Amino acid sequence: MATEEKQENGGGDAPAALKLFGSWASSYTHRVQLAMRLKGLDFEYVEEDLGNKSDALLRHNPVYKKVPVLVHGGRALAESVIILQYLDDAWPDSRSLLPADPFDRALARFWCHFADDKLGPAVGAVFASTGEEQEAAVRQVHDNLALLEAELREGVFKGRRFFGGDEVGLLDVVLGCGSYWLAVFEEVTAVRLVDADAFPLFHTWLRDFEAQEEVKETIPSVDRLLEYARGLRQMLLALAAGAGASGSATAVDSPAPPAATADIAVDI
Ligand SMILES: N[C@@H](CCC(=O)N[C@@H](CS)C(=O)NCC(=O)O)C(=O)O
Repeated sequence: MATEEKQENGGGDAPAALKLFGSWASSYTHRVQLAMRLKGLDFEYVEEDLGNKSDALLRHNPVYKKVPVLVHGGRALAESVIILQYLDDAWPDSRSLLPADPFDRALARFWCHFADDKLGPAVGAVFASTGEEQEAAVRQVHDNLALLEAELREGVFKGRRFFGGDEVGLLDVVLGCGSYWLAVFEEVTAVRLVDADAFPLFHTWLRDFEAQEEVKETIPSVDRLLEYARGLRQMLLALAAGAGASGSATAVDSPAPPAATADIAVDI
């Protein structure tokens, strides 16, 4: 990945600046913003228009062409979970996101992979579908939440307030920044995803996570997310029905469709 122009790093001997390229509704961007807040790191934020990506973003992330991208000391890093781990490595004296124990560190990474590999795509599929396809996706979300609930009840996370222990850690940031979308999706699709009776420990964890000051500072207002999600779902369903070319799907105030439309639902 390209290195930043010297002047973008403050120039000369100025301390290395942190610059984050992100998108306001992107949960992956929120992960990095939240982590930097938890660590007390100052950063410059650059909002990207994902329908018209900047040259700087494409230069910094030529592989995936996605946000978030963190530029530190003129060098760019992509992929949110990799960025979070880098922040821990590069600022060892700040609040740690990963636990100290090697096995616990590996477990946190494993469940982060689960969040991005299984839970996130299932939630995205609920959002982008209807009928039987949606019912199957809802079952997958519930199966995945049941796995987390079991780990909280009697497994590796038993007795913990947060997945990271007494404080929000890597897995809390990763799971939490996607989980506030569950309520937004429930409202937009009228499908119940997190039933407090079925997943009481996960439900309590999510409320606790959302109540953290740094989280409240990071997550956009529900009204704004709802408006965005309604437009996005309408566009996705229209595209799925083959009506995308008519332009009717973008009649509402929906976001500009990114290049990879099929990825939209899971790319929130
Ligand atoms: N695995 C990536 C996912 C990042 C991602 O999907 N970003 C979305 C926004 S939430 C994006 O930039 N989409 C633009 C595109 O796909 O063209 C990460 O963890 O950072």
